[in-house]
Parts: sequence; structure tokens; C-alpha cells
Amino acid sequence: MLGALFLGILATTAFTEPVAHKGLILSEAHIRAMPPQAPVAGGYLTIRNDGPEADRLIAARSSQAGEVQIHEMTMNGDVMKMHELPDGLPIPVGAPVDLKPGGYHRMFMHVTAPFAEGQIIEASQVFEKAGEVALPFEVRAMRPAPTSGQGHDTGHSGC
Ligand SMILES: [Cu+2]
Repeated sequence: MLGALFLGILATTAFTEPVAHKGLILSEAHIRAMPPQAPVAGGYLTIRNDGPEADRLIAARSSQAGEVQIHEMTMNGDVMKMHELPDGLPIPVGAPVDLKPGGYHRMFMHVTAPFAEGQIIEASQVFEKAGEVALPFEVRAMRPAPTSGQGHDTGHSGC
């Protein structure tokens, strides 16, 4: 029901609304649209903790992905590598944590169908102390493909 509501709003607004939950503010939740062959999609958001104590983002789930992990991307020279954070992501008080391209991100894996621009993907975020909060992610356009043959982003477009 909520999903249908957000789809209705989508025509007139570019962003999903921030979600507040027990002192946490989740904003800018979006996913990059998937190329046809991509097996995974990267999800991004900003988490602000206005609560009394530090928290930790420990899990996520979505009915539209078999698994949703939290990854960190690091550069090793020219090579981008990413790995899962087994203990989740600390969310300190008063210092917003960005999940953004090139850094931390949500990794949507085994998706039921490739995410397309304009879709809203519901994914619950689970915090150690604040518990679970439903969050709609807006699927945004991929960055324009490089025009000159093999792009630097080849193989990394999921993140
Ligand atoms: Cu990843």
C-alpha cells in the first residue's frame, strides 16, 4: 500500500521524503538503476543520529532482493574493491554517515528483477538499538555511459 502511495508521488517529486525513527533521520535514499546484465545494485542514503546514544546499522532486507548487504568500497591504486562489513556500520551521535558511491553502500543482491529508473524499492534498515525501519529507495538514472569504448566504470556500475 505504501509502495503505491510513493509511486503516485513520484511523478511530481525528485526525492523520497526523509524518514525519522527513534532519533535517526534517514534521507536521500536512492539506488542506481541497473544495467541489463548487472547482478547487483548499489543503494545509498544518509543517516543522521540525533538520539542520545550511538547506534549501529546491522542489517537490511527487501522483498525485491534475495539479500541486502552493507559494503565498503576502497581504492587499491586504480582498482576498486568492495567487501562486506561483518559487524555493520557504526552510527555515531551528531555526525551524519553517508552511504555514497565510492564508499559505504547497500548492496542489493539476487534481485527479483533489474531495478529501473523511477521505481521505488522498499528496503527495511535494521539498527542495533533503534530496531527496524522501513525505507523507500528511489531508483535514479545511471551515470551516462562513457562514449569512448571501455569505460572506467565497467564492472563497477552496481556500486
Ligand atoms: Cu558492493
